[in-house]
Amino acid sequence: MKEFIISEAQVETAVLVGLITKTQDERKTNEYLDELAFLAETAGAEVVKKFTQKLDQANSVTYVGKGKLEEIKEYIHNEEEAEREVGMVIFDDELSAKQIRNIEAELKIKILDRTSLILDIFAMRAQTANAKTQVELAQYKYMLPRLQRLWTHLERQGGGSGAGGGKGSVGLRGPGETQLEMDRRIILNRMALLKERLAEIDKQKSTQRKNRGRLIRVALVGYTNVGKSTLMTLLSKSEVFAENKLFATLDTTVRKVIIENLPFLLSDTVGFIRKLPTDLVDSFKSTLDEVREADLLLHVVDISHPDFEEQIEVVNKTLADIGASGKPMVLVFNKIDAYTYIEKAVDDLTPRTKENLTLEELMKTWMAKMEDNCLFISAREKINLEELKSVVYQRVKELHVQKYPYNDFLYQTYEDGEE
Ligand SMILES: Nc1nc2c(ncn2[C@@H]2O[C@H](COP(=O)(O)OP(=O)(O)OP(=O)(O)O)[C@@H](O)[C@H]2O)c(=O)[nH]1
Ligand SMILES: [Mg+2]
Repeated sequence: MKEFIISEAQVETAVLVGLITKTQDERKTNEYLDELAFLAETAGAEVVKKFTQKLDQANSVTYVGKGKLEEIKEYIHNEEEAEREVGMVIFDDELSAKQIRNIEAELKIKILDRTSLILDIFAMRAQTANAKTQVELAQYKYMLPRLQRLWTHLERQGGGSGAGGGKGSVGLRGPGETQLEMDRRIILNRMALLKERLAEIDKQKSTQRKNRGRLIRVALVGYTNVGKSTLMTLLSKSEVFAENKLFATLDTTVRKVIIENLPFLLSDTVGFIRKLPTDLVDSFKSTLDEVREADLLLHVVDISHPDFEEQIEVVNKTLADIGASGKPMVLVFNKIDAYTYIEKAVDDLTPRTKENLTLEELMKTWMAKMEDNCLFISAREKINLEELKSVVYQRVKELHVQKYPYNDFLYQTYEDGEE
């Protein structure tokens, strides 16, 4: 009964699937899949193959078309070609209950989508009670509609394992209706409890924030893995966990930072990503309150990433979604040490794209666009940090004078600064 033995390799090997559509060209799709591979690695899986298909839009029944699904099936069950057993197939978009059900029945393997993969990583990374509660709630929100549908389907098939006991497949022996109802109720109760707990945490946090006194609040925001925590460590001179993995930071850390004589609060927050599940954003309300209530945002960008411009847009859109747009913001382009300039034969008719712009040209373009509200640094190589500090100092000072016109912070904090 080989099917029931789940080997190490099976658990850790993944195949990725993405679509090339009218709104997402091939280059884009490949970038998305690279990112999905990075997510998979972060979760501990190794990607052995990527499949793409050109479709007008996702197939509502099986996401990809029938032929492509057949091709994927052949690949994962042909061990010689795959070289090792494949443990799961990960789809780049959020799948509906119906799609998961049908794909699983066909491929007989564990199916994940971008959302469930992100949720997995979040669950793995959550350290504090707050983060754990937030992630658990988001997981239930994701699970609930899908469990329900899956079970309904299995009941129709007589409650048996319609999908045939495939490798690593989940939830094959669906419980009967009573069990389903019971479990649904348990989950709903649990969700209610988690929500209550979060409301309690929210209250505590908001009191904490009120008690912080009259200090300007600055938040580091940005795409995941751009260097926010590295920068936080540098500015606050205290260790903040940084790692070359996605979502290294889940909880907000707040530190009091003093530049010259000027104290302010600096917070490091969870990174954003494309297609971040809305439920997850909602669940992370108390973490994101820090961003919502900030006076100034330092939007950190990884300029060495080929897709940094889209990442900026994703971050701006997410900020708008959580009600934090329109705040004073400085764009901090990080990792200039790692920026690569690919020289191409350029004639006058070739449009200049970011691949053939030198760092200097890129800097000029952005400075013109941002009216100097941008900086170019390397947190790792400590390049231009003095400039960053001086810009932050200026901005915080302006904001302080605006917000607390009668607060003689300079005198108050002189001793702080002198220590
Ligand atoms: N080359 C280069 N790498 C950097 C620089 N700054 C940070 N890194 C690296 O980028 C990776 C991510 O850094 P973090 O500080 O964890 O990034 P983050 O934005 O906090 O990431 P999340 O918390 O996962 O959202 C780490 O491996 C850092 O060492 C830089 O200026 N240049
Ligand atoms: Mg971080």
